Amino acid sequence: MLGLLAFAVQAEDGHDLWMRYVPIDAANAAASRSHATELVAADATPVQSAARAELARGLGGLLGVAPAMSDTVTRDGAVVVGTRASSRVIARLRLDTRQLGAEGYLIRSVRVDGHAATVIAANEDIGALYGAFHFLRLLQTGQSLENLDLREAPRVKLRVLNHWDNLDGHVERGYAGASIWDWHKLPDWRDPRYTDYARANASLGINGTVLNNVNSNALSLTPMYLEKTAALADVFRPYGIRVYLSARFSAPIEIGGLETADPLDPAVRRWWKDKADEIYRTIPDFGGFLVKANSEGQPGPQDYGRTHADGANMLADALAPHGGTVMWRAFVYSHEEPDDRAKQAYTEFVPHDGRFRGNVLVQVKNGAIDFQPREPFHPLFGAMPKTPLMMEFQITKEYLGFATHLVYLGPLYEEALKADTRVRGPGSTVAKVIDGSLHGDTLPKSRTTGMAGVANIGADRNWSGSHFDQANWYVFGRMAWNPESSARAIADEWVRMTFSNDAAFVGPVVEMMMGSREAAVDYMTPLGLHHLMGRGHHYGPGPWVEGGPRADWTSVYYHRASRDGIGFDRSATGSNAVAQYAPAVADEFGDVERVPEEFLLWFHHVPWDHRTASGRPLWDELVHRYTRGVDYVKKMRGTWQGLESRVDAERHAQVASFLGIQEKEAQWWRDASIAYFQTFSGRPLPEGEAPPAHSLEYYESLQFPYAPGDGK
Ligand code: BDP
Repeated sequence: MLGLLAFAVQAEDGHDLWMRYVPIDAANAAASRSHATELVAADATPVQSAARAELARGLGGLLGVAPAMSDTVTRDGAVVVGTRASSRVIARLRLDTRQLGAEGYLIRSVRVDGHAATVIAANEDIGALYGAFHFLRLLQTGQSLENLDLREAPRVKLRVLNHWDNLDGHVERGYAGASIWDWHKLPDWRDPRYTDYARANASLGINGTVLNNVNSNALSLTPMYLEKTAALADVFRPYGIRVYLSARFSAPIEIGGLETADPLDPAVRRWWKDKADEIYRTIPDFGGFLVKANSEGQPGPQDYGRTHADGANMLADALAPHGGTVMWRAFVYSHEEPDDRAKQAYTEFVPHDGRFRGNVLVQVKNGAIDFQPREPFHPLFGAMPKTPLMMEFQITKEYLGFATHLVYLGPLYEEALKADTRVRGPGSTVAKVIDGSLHGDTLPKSRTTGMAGVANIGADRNWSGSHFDQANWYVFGRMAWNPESSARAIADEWVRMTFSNDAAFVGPVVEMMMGSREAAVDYMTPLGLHHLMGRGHHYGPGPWVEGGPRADWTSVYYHRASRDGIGFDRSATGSNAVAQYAPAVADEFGDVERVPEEFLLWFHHVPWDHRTASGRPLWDELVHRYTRGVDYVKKMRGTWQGLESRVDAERHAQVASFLGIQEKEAQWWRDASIAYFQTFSGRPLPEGEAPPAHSLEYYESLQFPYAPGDGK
């Protein structure tokens, strides 16, 4: 009976994420048990307690026997975790932890008083907690615990989730249910999920979270909500996570009773200083503000004829005495439509390079338009050598099929981080801009570094809306820790931790994940096309979208299809956006013969019979790629079907069902896009290509007033 009950509560609904801690296979367990017989871990501080509890829980679950708790090493196989200050054993070992900083750790096989032991040592408690998660990961991924000698330290300082959560529980661009923050019941009810959220983030090294939407509500800064935020900060603190808030630029008017929010107005500056003081009285380790200003209708300094630097610096000055940071977004839209939306952020920000305070980070999306399935790297990377730039990735799949499409974002992140800006010769990668190393000599001394991910987390049991979307949260965290890590290696460890170490499962699933993003590019926006989704909700294809308030919110603005060809000419003969890149890159992107084919229509307007690398004319190549994307999804379905016996029925069934939805929608994207573009190309479908299932009028008539996640 007890056994049955235990089984019933172990439902495989995805709630445990990659921290399932289910027994590892017998052979490994036997070998590993001898390396985890005893746990020597202090619990004098909340962070120490968190590390100790995680190890006890994890080792007990994975190995089937909980290690004995001890104050010192009494037998072979002890695991010792802590810092020189928290652990006498570690103090005696005299380990070299100089390069580890506050958050790094080392894991090493050592001998203590004649006993074999594994030590997880750090300079600060939080490093020891990160090391504890790493040690568990070794077990979870089936690695040996013999002769360990590992050292890790994060390459980026602020590794932050951005929640686009509104106070009413709606998550903008969220596809995993309502917000996990139950503002109404806070501060009193501290849902246990908050602790699990913190554990999951700490397991990846995420150390900050912005709780509210960038399209923000000034009420978040009122005393009532600050008290609620403080309660969350209390829950997160033992896991090394600081809270941040999106600050509405016009808050001094809306909740402060002032008549202006002009950043140079002394009363406004005073108001923000007082507000910062009040926040830090409530939350002593508050992280700072994230700001979306003068973008998509949000208020900002330009409303008063001031610059982004004026606005950011005012907030920076208010936070500086408390050690807070301003993350000022570069995702801007001026009131006037620019000649090319892709150029706008660069045009507005580069002139202010070097004018931002030391505690400001400019937060830049990976590409210049908007989290599209594929974009070339943002031209701001490398172009502001005196300003720390923070990466902003989107984890939630607003433009990538919402929750049901299996699209692993690791390859997208890796591609963006590995992109070579060439500003200081070959090897000037975006990763090196983000970690501060490329411009170490010109950046402010007091600089910080950061990476943000727009969260895909909601109140769904599985947190992310689908099992495979958990991998996107996971890979974001791992890449924020080390922007040079490999998407494939991370997929491999995630699959092992989340599903199984069975080689016959891991191999095909990793393979399937690795190609999934390219497949989405193929069935949605091949060859450099972009911004072709349905209006407003962004669900499904909408290449025909035109008219409305601004041209740069339409699809026709971006694809520019006509009888003579397709694509946005951003070369010297067009908007010349290429000139915002370093000359070597500009030359390549600007030359229709040399541009990487995946960006062809991003940078060039070419005729329908343009010869592509495959030898096919452009129209045929376009159709070929649309079909290839759909075929990949069919292949994923087949692969997954074949793995039925290797995974629990519950998760297998949901993934299988979602892949079915993905196939239908991929087909829809292909068919609708082909039906539409054919009206311009006027060309027949290449031989063997199936015609769209419906007429163009049919696709254009589809309406989705209740698609999830819409902005409001
Ligand atoms: C766009 C989203 C919109 C966000 C905006 C942003 O559609 O909901 O508010 O980005 O990043 O992609 O501010």
